[in-house]
Amino acid sequence: MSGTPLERWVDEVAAITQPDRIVWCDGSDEEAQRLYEQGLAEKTFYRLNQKAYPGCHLHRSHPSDVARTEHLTFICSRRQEDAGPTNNWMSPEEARAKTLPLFRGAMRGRTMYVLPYIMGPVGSPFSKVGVEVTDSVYVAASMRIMTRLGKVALEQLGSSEDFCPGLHSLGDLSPERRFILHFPEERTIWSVGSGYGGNALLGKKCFSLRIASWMGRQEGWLAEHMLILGLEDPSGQVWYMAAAFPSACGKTNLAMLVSPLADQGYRVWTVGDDIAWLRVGPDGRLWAVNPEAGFFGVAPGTSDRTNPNMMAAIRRSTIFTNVAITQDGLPWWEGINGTGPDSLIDWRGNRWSPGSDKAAHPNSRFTVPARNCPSMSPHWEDPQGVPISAIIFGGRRARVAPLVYQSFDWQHGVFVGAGMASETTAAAIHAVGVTRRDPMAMLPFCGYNMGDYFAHWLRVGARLSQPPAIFHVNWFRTGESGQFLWPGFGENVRVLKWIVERVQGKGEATETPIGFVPTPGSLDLEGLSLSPETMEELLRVDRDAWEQELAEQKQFFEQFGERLPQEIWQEHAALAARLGAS
Ligand code: SAT
Ligand code: MN
Repeated sequence: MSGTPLERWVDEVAAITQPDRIVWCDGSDEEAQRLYEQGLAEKTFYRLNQKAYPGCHLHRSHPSDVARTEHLTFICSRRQEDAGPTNNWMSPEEARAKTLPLFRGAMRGRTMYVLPYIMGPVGSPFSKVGVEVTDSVYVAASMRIMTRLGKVALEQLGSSEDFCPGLHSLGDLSPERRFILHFPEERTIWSVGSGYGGNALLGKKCFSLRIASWMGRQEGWLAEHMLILGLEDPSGQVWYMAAAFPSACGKTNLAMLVSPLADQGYRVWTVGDDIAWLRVGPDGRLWAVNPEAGFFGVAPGTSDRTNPNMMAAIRRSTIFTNVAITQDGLPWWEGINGTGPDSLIDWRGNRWSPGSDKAAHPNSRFTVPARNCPSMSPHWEDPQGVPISAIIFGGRRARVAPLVYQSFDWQHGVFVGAGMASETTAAAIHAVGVTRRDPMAMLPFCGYNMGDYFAHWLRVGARLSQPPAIFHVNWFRTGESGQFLWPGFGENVRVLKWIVERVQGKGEATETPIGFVPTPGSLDLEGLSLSPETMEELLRVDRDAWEQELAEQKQFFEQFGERLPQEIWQEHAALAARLGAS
């Protein structure tokens, strides 16, 4: 066969899936129009009110296909040990044998879209090319928003074989025949049976986290589930931070925060809301790019109060998935503002009445171009990325973790990240509200053995002459009656301000067994009405809770056996000693 490696691969998958038509997407606006027209005709898309929401569309997924399906997601490395105990593993042979029949003839009567895309800014040394082949017009339209798609990617690729091929088909959407497969040694992704974001937009979690984390380990960089933001201080200097929280824990809101301290000169610039690719720069600092070009944000709870920048961004060229709509064709979800209008159509397309189930699905989403967002940093597409001064880990913990603390050094910080846990949300299909250990918020996204992953973090740290300081935050601590103690949202800038002060060697802190915690007076609380007792509770290090935590961490770490770096055990023992535990 002739042609470029890409053309040969497309021929190969077309021979298997047998589409009626093949469309190579060029990324143009005319093409976007054609995709939406096609989607409208086949009822994949519905037009929203074009006066209020120009260029915006609604998509309703199959009701059983509304979140990531971690139990159907596999790392298909040659050796099971390389996937590690926290990933589902299938041998490459078994994976192919199981799913090839599902792909055979799957696109008969359908169109196959070929989507060449770049993750990372065009021309950046961080950037990587992927090509997704899909029979979903929703995926094609969404990938145009989330990546740099089309001509630019083909130009960057040329006739090289250096791209991540991703084969996607909706199949019959049955969860019994749904598989999300990653072949890290071949840098290949196969996904069948789901049209949902994290399962089907292969540039996102599949490539930019699972495959990229494997590549990063080989090539000496990090692919992380992190937002990137810059905090501008009153002198005009911008301090960049990367923060890892599990899905649906407020990364997007934090990345776009509107600062109540703006009159003092503190404001937040957005670089990314979900994924960071991090490299050691020639200056010994850690540099970050956001590989994505759009946001795939959670709708419920998003409002002018919680995220005004996002509310502005989604007013045009946005795809809404599984939200409700009003009679006037406006998107609606729980928390958008007060109570729902009387006449809503719910996410399934049925008439909704107050008192019945939620009108929008709890994991309903919007897919929006980053350039729409008013808080985008002028540096968000810098080819070299932005220099990171602080790394922030965080989770949703009703108890245990204080509002914020700083690790003693890089190694301790890696232990803090490795020991992370969070109460689960609706972003994946599992019980909601259960505490699960989720190191660096990467549990569902690390494409290799997490024992090796911690070792890789330690190795990267050793190459940094100016490592970022590492912090842990928890916006979700609750009081006796279950109420949140911290106001959250925009007020989180007060914690970011303390973090930047610490980075500069200024902010005051008390040394505790778990790390440095702000002194009562060191957080800027002006204008908030928080009692001293509430602040004390927010910053309290509860020794009993931490001893319990130590025991749970031990159990979690033990499963990695020999692959867990000794440094993690050293830090675990040191924490136990500081807590005075036996
Ligand atoms: O559906 S995604 O995996 O892309 C979003 C998330 O869970 O973070
Ligand atoms: Mn995410």
